[in-house]
Amino acid sequence: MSITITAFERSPDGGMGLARDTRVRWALEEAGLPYEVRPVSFSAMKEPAHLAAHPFGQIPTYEEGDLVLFESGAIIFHIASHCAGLLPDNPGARARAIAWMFAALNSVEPPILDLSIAKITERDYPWAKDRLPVVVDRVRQRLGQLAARLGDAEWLDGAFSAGDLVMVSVLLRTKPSGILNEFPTLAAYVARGEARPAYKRAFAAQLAFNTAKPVAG
Ligand code: GTB
Repeated sequence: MSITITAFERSPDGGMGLARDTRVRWALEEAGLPYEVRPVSFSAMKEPAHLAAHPFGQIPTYEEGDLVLFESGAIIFHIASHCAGLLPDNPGARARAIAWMFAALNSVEPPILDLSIAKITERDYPWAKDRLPVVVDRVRQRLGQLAARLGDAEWLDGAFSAGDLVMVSVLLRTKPSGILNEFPTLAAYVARGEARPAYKRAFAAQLAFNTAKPVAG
């Protein structure tokens, strides 16, 4: 059955791969599943047609026959459920890989997102400068805890899994700020994720998509 995902018509990051379609592309590449990408403009995201697929008017969405999904974590979980290379068959290892997906989305991504909000959305408020160091500290604290758990291991729990795919995707957002490099083992972990052929294909595809010349007319 053919798969279609949605992505920004033009990502505001200009192809840095930080929008959440990249992690879905990566999962599809790891699973070896071909897919189409439908671009959605900021205005179209808030139109009824897209809201029927995504209640919050965002990307990415995922279509596979009658199945329509939103939320990158749920989409990756769905893809990974049918791919032994992303979720192990052993019940314990599988449960732990899923726990790492949740940890990435619920415990690591929120402070990282808060940092983006503090730096961009809130920057003109009079209190923004006082709040920023507090937010940065929360990111540092969480990355420190994660680095302590990872230690010198290659991946979070044995072989590479969807837990690593989501965690690396989340951590990539801290790279431009320089915070990731304060944690060399985490930076190396992210680099291992970026070195995977499936990630490289996903990154190249989103870059081409976001830098393609607009179609005339
Ligand atoms: N929890 C949802 C998920 O994981 O799928 C969050 C989805 C989400 O935040 N989507 C964003 C979106 O559609 C794009 S990824 N925003 C438009 C809107 O809300 O109107 C977030 C994002 C946007 C831009 C950059 N960037 O430019 O660097 C990075 C990440």
